[in-house]
Amino acid sequence: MDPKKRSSDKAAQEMIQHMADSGIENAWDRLEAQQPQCGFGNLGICCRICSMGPCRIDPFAEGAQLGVCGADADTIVARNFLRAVAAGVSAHSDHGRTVAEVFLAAARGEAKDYKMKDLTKLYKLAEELGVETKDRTANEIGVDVGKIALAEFGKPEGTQLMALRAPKPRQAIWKKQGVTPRAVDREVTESLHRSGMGVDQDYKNIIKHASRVALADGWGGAMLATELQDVLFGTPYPGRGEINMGVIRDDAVNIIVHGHEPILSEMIAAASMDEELLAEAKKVGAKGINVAGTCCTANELLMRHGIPIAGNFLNQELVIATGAIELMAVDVQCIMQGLAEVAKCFHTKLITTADKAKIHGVEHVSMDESSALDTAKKLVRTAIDNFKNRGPVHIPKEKQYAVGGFSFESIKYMLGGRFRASFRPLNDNIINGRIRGIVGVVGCTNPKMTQDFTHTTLTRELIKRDILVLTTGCATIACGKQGLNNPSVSLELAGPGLREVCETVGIPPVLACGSCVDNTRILVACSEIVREGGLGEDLADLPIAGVCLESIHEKAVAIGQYFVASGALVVFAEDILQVLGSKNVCEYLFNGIEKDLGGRWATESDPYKAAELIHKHIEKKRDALGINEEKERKLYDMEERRSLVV
Ligand code: BF8
Ligand code: SF4
Repeated sequence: MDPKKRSSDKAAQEMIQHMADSGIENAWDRLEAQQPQCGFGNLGICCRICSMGPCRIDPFAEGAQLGVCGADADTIVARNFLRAVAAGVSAHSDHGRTVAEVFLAAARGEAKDYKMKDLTKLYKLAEELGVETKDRTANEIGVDVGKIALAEFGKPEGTQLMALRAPKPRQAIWKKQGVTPRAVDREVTESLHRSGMGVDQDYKNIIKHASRVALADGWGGAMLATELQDVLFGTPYPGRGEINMGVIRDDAVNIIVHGHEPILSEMIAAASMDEELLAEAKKVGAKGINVAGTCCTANELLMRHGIPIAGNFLNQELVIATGAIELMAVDVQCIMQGLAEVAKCFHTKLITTADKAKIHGVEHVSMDESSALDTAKKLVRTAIDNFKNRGPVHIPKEKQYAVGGFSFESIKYMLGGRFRASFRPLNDNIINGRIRGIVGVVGCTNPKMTQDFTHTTLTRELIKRDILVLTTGCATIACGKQGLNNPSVSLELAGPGLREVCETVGIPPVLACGSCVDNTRILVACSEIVREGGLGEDLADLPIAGVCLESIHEKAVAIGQYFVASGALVVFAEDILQVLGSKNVCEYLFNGIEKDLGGRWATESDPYKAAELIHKHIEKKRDALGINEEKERKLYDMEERRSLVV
């Protein structure tokens, strides 16, 4: 067990060693205990969707090539892929639906602790959704917006309204390909139906539906989650925060909020500022109440309030092992069951709050939107009461300043200013070549890789090549921990063109754009770039790409597929995508799909090679746009030099 192989984050390395010394298991140890992992599963060629199985295809062509029903490797791999995408979509979109429900309740005055904060965004959204705004109160408008948003998840007919934000040629491609997304629930249900035994058995047709269900997320459920969260909690604008386990305080009551929905974390953040509770904390000998986040809910809090981040996915157990956490409150997604065991070794109270996500043996406090702040206060009080039970602590020192809060609106504002907010300067600088292109470095941290290594290495390699990087999810936190969201660190690492633009505009070369649902901000920004002009007609024309080499969750596959179906190149690590068991599926996902939808997948595990691959792709797109032409230097021979008139 070499902590340096497990993580590239110094604080994590320290805590991994500390856990090993204390005999406490974590995800890396459990991964070791799982070795060797199933090769069939890794290749995507095992099927257990009916009870004539489980069936598996021999990848060496020596054994069975068909399941009992006759399904071949192509069908099985494609079905597994579709199911992964659909599951990822259901996660983001169920999050989106919860936000829509709270939003509607807030507008109706039934969730008194939630108030719409960004009315400018509300009016914009209302206009987009065709809601009358004249002579109406914000709440009246909000009720209509909330009802329309909620209906997007389950409406019986019609297609996703958010998809109308895409450039027209993109919408035409979706229509031609038959992948314009309908209601989210319908696409998810159809995914499960199609991938069941004896239904869709044409791998291309199965993957086509993977595009449709993914688009229902990217241009539907997840996009709505972001939009409504912005109205409810405020659209993020750049602000400073701190990232890594050094944000945990030895002199304060520490509360970690972990999961995804700001519905919970926003309330805990608010409760932690309550005067009465602060006085109670003082009474038990603490110097304050310190709220910090892990995973995507942390990104949401940093983006909007500058609340510190204690770490990303693989940090969750390490954070508890500091012994300094009085309470970890979790909601949904990416919450390891292993937390329960780690928490038992310390005084930490682990509490689940979402009725759809309980952990056996762990205390549950139901978070009801009608009494959200009271529930949050109850949780904070539990933490304060628990302070006295704290034993010895081991808190790593590492933390880094980060600038977060790069929403679509804030990027537009930074680029153009209040009176002429515009993407023009960005387009111009892509056209003149100072910025070569834009890449989203997104997603998770996977114990199969050295934590954070690929995200941070890739980001450094890309900005060095004058490529602007937008980060979301755990990749944002990975970059933040290594100072890459701190302009004074990252500007030094950027290529001269990118650096010049960033210095002029006042943005870092690595823009922290938020959580995983906030990948939709990137879609909106790219659509605006197309609309601004000079860089083609469609998203597929843009010099852009998305990349996640440390993915773990089905959500990441869903995101990847909606970027591909929106016309982007998406790069994942080789053995993570679990499709290599079918040559035909690979050929289609890595090549053929580009003809249909303009985007494609690629696999590469090495961040240096991935940077190279992405750079090449970006230059190819620039060539096709004709924006590389004037830049090409002509090399003259002596004869030609002499003929030059100087
Ligand atoms: O939704 S990046 S490990 S926390 S799945 Fe999970 Fe992946 Fe982190 Fe955020 Ni997204
Ligand atoms: Fe086997 Fe076919 Fe059933 Fe899958 S659907 S488990 S391949 S019989």
